[in-house]
Amino acid sequence: MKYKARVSILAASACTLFAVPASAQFAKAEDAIKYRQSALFVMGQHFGRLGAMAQGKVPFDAKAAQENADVVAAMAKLPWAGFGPGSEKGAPNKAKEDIWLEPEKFKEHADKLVAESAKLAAATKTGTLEGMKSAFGATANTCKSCHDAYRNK
Ligand code: ASC
Repeated sequence: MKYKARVSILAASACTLFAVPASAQFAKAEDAIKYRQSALFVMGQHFGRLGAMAQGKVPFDAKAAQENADVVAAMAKLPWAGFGPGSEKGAPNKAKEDIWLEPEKFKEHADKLVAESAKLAAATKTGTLEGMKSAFGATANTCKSCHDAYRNK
């Protein structure tokens, strides 16, 4: 297949992420749920390591900060495919129904996290704690606002 055709197929499938049933990408709803939870869990682990540095609980380590922020930025792109139609139920989860009732708004939160975590990864390249801190705070705020809106207690 020609490169251009492949690119347009890729672009088309990226655009339908929120339109295809979970079963189109995952064998079953349970897999979609596990997938998104796993991506969010791995992201949380690495984000927590950055948080410990940002809060002065562990000494700032520029190299570790970069590595953790790169993982966060990569993982930030993944969970959303696991929230497709039909993945509301199938395994224990805390996702609120609103995710499927207002998918455009949910996507805005997802996009915000992708953007902020990319800025955080860029900020860690400055090699200073100060450089990382404000980007860390902005990213943490995007985690929190999405959890407040779309995650059950
Ligand atoms: C984390 C984590 C979250 C966010 C959130 C930020 O480290 O696991 O869910 O930060 O608490 O407010």
